[in-house]
Amino acid sequence: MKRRWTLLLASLPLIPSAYAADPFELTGMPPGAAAVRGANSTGFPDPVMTPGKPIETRAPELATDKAAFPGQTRAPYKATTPITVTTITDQLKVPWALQFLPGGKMLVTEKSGALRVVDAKGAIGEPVKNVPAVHYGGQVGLLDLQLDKDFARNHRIFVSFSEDVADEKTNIAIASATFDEAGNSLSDVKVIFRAFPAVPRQVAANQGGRMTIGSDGSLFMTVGDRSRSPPWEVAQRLDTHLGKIIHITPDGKPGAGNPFVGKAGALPEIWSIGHRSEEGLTFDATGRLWEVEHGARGGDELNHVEAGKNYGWPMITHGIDYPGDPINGGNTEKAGMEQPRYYWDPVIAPSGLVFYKGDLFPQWKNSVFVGALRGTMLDRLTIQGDKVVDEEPLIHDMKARVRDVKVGPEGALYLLTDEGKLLKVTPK
Ligand SMILES: [Ca+2]
Repeated sequence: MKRRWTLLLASLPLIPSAYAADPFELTGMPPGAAAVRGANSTGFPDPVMTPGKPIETRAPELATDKAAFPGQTRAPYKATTPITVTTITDQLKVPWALQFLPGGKMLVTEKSGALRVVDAKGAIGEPVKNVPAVHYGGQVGLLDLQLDKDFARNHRIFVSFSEDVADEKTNIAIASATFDEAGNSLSDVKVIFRAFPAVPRQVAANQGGRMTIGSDGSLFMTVGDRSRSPPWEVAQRLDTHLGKIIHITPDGKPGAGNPFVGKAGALPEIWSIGHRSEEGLTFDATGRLWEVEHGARGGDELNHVEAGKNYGWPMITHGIDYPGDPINGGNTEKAGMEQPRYYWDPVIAPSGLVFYKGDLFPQWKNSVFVGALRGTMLDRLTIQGDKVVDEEPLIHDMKARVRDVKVGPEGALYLLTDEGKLLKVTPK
């Protein structure tokens, strides 16, 4: 298997030098895109907020696109409640993920490799010692962070990161460690998962790396397909972790109920296949797993993820390839492949995903929040069953690239932005 992968990677047409940077993620503008009339400073047009009408008014990238069911895209705008946004700090450096510690302080990752404690007043601690060395560049580096289900007792945390390996390659890995808050350090650091295969170092996009924890304490993580243009079919193959969601125990063993365990040639950590570049992963209140992923041009998706299912990339997509070509003939549907519960076309570049829980915003009882990088907003969607019934762009006036969103212990929303801000959202 190793030899075949080496040959495949060596012959890939999809790793030109331009691959090192994702033009959507890094600049907020596709290459050569003309300025959009009425656009904000990032090139993303201001949302249109007319009650009952979609906030997106531009033509879809895929001219022939049609939704698979009513309400799959362009849900009507609905205003819920006025908010106050407080900047807790603007001094973080390219933060990626945050989690609340018992007691109210936060742990925050910065992509360059620093893990820091931040308090509710915005005081930022020195980097936590003994964090694994990360490969930092493009979209990769130190990524997500989770606390063990029994953190209060065992102080265990999990971090996902891009790791340098042999032959000028990197891969996405998960390490577990014991966090000593008083000593501001990690101990017992162990790499418990490495995505297969490692990819050439210049492939610094579509990395995935977002994690969430199941009710039994097991770990789910997204692994991006690492492709660019034209897309490769690796997300459809069971002998690689690329383009998948994986599921493991806290010790790195295949998780209970993994659908491909025992299947010849399949990697036992795989939970679902056919994903592209997933930067949001979370459970809802009823225990269903959801993710958001970046499409290419168009076709960003919100998916309800179930074991063993195929989410279609790159065989079906509601977008097009970066140069403007249809992907696989512009197919958007195929038997045996799942439809996104919602999609955005043109893209918003989603990162961070959380269902609201708490009492501070009773209006948001059935809302899910999606951070938007290119869309420079926090997108609120109301979910009924497994469908989106309305959409509301929040904080779009701040023109911030929202990377992560969490609900705090008191029910406020906390956001990280690529510009280095930690924001708190409370009722006005
Ligand atoms: Ca899909």
